[in-house]
Amino acid sequence: MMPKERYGKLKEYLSLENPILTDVITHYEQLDKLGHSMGFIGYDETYTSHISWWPMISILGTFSAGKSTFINHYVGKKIQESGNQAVDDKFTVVCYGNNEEAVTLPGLALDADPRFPFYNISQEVNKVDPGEGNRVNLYLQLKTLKSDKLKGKILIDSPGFDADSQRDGILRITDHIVNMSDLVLIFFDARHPEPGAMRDTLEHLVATTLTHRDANKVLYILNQIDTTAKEDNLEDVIGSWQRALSQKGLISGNFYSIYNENAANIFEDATQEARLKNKKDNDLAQITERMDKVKIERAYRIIKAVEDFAKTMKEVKIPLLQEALLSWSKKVFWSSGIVLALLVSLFIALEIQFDLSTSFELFTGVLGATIFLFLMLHFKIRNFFARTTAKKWESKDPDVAKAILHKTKWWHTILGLDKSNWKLTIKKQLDELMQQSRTAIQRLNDQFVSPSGHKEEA
Ligand SMILES: Nc1nc2c(ncn2[C@@H]2O[C@H](COP(=O)(O)OP(=O)(O)O)[C@@H](O)[C@H]2O)c(=O)[nH]1
Ligand SMILES: [Mg+2]
Repeated sequence: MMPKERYGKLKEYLSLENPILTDVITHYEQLDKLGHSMGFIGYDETYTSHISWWPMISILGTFSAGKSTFINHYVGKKIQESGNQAVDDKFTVVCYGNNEEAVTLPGLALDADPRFPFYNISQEVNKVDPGEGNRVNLYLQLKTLKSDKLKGKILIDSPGFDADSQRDGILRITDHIVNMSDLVLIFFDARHPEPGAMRDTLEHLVATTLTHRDANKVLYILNQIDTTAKEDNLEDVIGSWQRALSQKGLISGNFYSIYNENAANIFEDATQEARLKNKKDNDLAQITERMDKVKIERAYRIIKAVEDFAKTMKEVKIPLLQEALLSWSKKVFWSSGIVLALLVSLFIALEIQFDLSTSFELFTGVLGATIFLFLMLHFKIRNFFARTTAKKWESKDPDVAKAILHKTKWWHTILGLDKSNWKLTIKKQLDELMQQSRTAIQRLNDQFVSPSGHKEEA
């Protein structure tokens, strides 16, 4: 889908939901324009595909912690299989559809649809695990179901990780999911009083989420606390999990304890049951509230992303590109200088040898050929150094590498790059975009928070 078509689709989809977001599409169009002119993204690419336009909640965690059971409960229908064996080893995107019964589509449907957060994920996976991305159907599936709880959001259920499945591909997808999500629920369960067995999974998840700039979107959920009834050791189990998490660096987090009433063991003691149920009801209500509020968080995320993209372009990508272009132009300048010197010497030698200037035609002919040869070699040199410089940058920053190739096309000058003013105008435009994004956030605040009490939350 070309960017233009995509803007239209997004506007149509968002206008029903929140007019402020429709305006934001215009900011994305401006950002794309700058990205295109700098060459950081191709003309058929758009920053709108770098974020998820759906409010997105991901459910990650250890194997058999009760993730699928939780999703079934939230949705109100049995959409996911549950069980103690590995029943599902795929990431499942669950979203609203028109069928009463769940319909399952292959991962390819997600990889190819720009509205979903897994658009082009196969390429991403291929980068870390060559060839693996082509087997995207093994990793991903899409399920649609008619449920009011799913309107305007998507849930992602994930496979239980174990040592075997912890391939780079899975980890890459997990990181991607955490980045794109508005809310991340990390499940582990109270059947294991010692967190030891879950070390690898938790370690990775906590490490991924800790470094995230928006740590508040991550909820840590200790599930199946009904199993602590027997030994009456809820506090001990909670304590040991919290210690395990803090050893991994998590100082304070959103930590909840719940269980699923339908899947729970039968309680032998009524006081125990009342106490655990009370804890669960309280924590579950808070989790559900966050899940229901995700639409609002998504609106902020989409607007904030414009500012982030603009900021990285201004403060990181443009300086890097500038540096790369300068080094390119120096190499081209000196190599072309040497070629020029050689050709001039050759011309003088010919002049001395054959007295070219006696014949006007001969003189201009040889001069023309020499100039032609010089230009040809000059453009070969430009090309050669453009390609080698871009290659050098490819692993560091693919966007900069792309921009190098773009900014070294034949019509771009190699002189005056250090004081050229394209970057001044572009930087000014980026500043304006960041300012617009901040204004949009204020307007969003006005919409949701009303200190005057005139208007309730939309
Ligand atoms: N006792 C108890 N069992 C649960 C609870 N939630 C799920 N289970 C059971 O734990 C097993 C694994 O659940 P599942 O949802 O498939 O876990 P997943 O691998 O994280 O998706 C199933 O047999 C569930 O019935 C709970 O709160 N308490
Ligand atoms: Mg499951």
